[in-house]
Amino acid sequence: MLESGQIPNPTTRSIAALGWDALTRNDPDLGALLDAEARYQTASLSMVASASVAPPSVLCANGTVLSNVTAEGYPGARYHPGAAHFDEIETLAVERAKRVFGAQFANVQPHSCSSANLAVMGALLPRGGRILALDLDSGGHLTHGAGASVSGKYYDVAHYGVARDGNLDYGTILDRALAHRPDVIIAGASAYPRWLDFPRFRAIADRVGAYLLADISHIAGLVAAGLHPSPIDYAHITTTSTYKQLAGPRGGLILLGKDHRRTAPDGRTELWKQMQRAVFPGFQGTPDPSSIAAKARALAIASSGAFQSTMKRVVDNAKALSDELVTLGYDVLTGGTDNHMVLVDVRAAGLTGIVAERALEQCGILVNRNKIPGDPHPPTVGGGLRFGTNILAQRGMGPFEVRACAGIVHDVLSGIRVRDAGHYELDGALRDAARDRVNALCARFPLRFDDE
Ligand code: DSN
Repeated sequence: MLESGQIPNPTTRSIAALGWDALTRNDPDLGALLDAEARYQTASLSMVASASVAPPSVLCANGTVLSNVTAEGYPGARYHPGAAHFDEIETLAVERAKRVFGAQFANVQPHSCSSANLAVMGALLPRGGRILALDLDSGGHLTHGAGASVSGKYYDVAHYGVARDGNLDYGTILDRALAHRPDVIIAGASAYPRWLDFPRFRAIADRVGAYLLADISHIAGLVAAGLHPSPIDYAHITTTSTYKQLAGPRGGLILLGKDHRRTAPDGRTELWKQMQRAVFPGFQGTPDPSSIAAKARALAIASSGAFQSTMKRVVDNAKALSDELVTLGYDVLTGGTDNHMVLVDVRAAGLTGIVAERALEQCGILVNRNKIPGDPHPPTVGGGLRFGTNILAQRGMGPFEVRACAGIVHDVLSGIRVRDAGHYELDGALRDAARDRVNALCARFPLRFDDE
């Protein structure tokens, strides 16, 4: 006699169905909030550059009985019993990560790219060791030595910035490296619209005897699709998050190319082994088997022709967005883009980033405020907006529709009456008209829930 909730021969499908049934019946408040979020996402025009939409098979793989598996260690060398299936799944994820990025080694356990970066730093740097990385205000990342991050507190950090035109100046980076003599140079950005020249970064790293860490979190999809030069064989170590452009679960990867067998800073161990130890037991305990299964699924999708086509549209759309914003009179940093990102200095339009972000959000357009080089505003205010085209491309929009998006953005930004750096008024009729146009575009291009 089965008790309620018992499933004699459980499958992923039957457990998920039971789960949704139980959630909506026993926790309707939470169920309603989750449904509301799904509707909100399809009715919003998201141009958040660090986001993409995970296909349902990825979401499904991320919510399975694997969450019940506790298994520290790596496939074949666990500290807990019962990990045979998880071993196979983790091995699958590792092999897929290596194939997608042309890597010799992959560690798929980091809970995020932040964790991956900190694990790499822990492995490569002595206490108080020296880092050289892109300044947060110039488009860097918190874990690249920003003062608020442990990477900035525990290491001796020097930063490089961008030139007045917004581009990286490799001569200045070399000068900074010669002056600071870093142990690790980081090539990677959260807000930089141009290609990163990994061979030049490597030449600088070799000149000063530093390791080169490439953090490709924002451009991982373009790298996977061959639309941005790959750092894998130039950087000693490459890290990425799996959700920003790979449309995967929350999580990170560590990848090594031709230097994977090079001796690590301890003088004995090969780099790949040092990375394994750095993640577990160095920085994390138990891995998250569910997110590793979801990474395996996302990496399979990332090697498909459909994913490549989407990434091509991402780049075409970003160029169209940037061209249109320039035509409309906006100050687009570096004058354009090579990737999925468009950075706009909104100060010339009499705005701050926060005011522009909030007014757009009122109309169903999601774009985040960002500091821009030389910005006097704190990060909570920002003088710029960072646009990204990942989700527009995933929805199937092309340059024509993206120009229409730029037009709506322009109409909203032009209608803002600024009261001070953080406050504004937006005419209700203007807001409703913009919202109607957003609704129409979103209805024509709903979020696509297919995956191949
Ligand atoms: N680094 C943040 C961003 O670029 O939006 C998200 O992780």
